[in-house]
Amino acid sequence: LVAIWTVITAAAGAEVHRVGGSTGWTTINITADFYRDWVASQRFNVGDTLLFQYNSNFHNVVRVTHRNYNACNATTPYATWTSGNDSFLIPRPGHFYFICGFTHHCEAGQKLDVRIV
Ligand SMILES: *[C@@H]1O[C@H](CO)[C@@H](O)[C@H](O)[C@H]1NC(C)=O
Ligand SMILES: *[C@@H]1O[C@H](CO)[C@@H](O)[C@H](O)[C@H]1NC(C)=O
Ligand SMILES: *[C@@H]1O[C@H](CO)[C@@H](O)[C@H](O)[C@H]1NC(C)=O
Ligand SMILES: [Cu+2]
Repeated sequence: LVAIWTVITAAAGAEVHRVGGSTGWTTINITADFYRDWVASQRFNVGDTLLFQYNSNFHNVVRVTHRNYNACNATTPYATWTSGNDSFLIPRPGHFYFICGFTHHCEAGQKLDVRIV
């Protein structure tokens, strides 16, 4: 079964998930649950890419710990991206947490919790 699954996964290829779909990575027109609902609509695998597309004048992407995700605290990140077209390759199973580091954006719902089983 594992061998078959490996073949199927390889055949399907790695996917690129544009974070937020057509809405992208933003605070405009989102509810507090917007990114949680978007995550629930996706099927993530190791090797897939999260593609954050946004206006870099108003947003960034900050990968943080679970604790700092909950606290919307961007002061001690694992990594920060600022180009407006940023890719994160999912390296392994687990939880990956991202927030926007601009003031009050995370609190407004611009935060992403991706879990890969
Ligand atoms: C936000 O939503 C409103 C109502 O659906 C829509 O008219 C407006 O174009 C949206 N704004 C953006 C930037 O998507
Ligand atoms: C943010 O996290 C850092 C490191 O964990 C901590 O030192 C700091 O006090 C936190 N800031 C707030 C406002 O909680
Ligand atoms: C954004 O990044 C993706 C993935 O690297 C790339 O395919 C795409 O061409 C880039 N788009 C722009 C506008 O730079
Ligand atoms: Cu933002």
